[in-house]
Amino acid sequence: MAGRQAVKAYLDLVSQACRAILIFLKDNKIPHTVENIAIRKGEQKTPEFTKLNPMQKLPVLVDNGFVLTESDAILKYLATAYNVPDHWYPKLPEKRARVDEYTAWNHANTRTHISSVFLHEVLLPRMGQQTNPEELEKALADLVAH
Ligand SMILES: N[C@@H](CCC(=O)N[C@@H](CS)C(=O)NCC(=O)O)C(=O)O
Repeated sequence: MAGRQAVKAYLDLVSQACRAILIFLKDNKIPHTVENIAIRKGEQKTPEFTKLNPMQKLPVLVDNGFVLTESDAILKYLATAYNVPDHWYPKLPEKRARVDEYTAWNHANTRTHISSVFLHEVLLPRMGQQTNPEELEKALADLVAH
């Protein structure tokens, strides 16, 4: 967009929330730069990053000095502030409400359960820790139920 600096996204692609931001930026060709913050190294807890997000969480977006956290808010901000195709976040109130309905559900349900599956199936084994098969089974059952 003319006269507008590229947005800056602070991300760690191990995070689903961060991947969603990057996919959205790329898919919509929104000019951006990425600052990689490694959660495994605790880089989200540095004093510098804490100034940006006192909650010490990723993702964070900075757009012309405007700092925004929470992936859901970031995606909806980008869809509103940039000229993205209407299907992403429709202007018609009823259609928009359907998107909000799903993202609210996703945040408290699907995302929570899939994070748990990812933890038990991928992250713990990669970190050399044993997965508890019962916990994995429960996480998978919760995911299917929600
Ligand atoms: N509700 C937040 C979740 C933020 C969050 O929990 N981010 C995780 C990565 S998915 C994080 O930064 N974890 C690092 C930590 O807790 O120290 C969003 O959707 O942006």
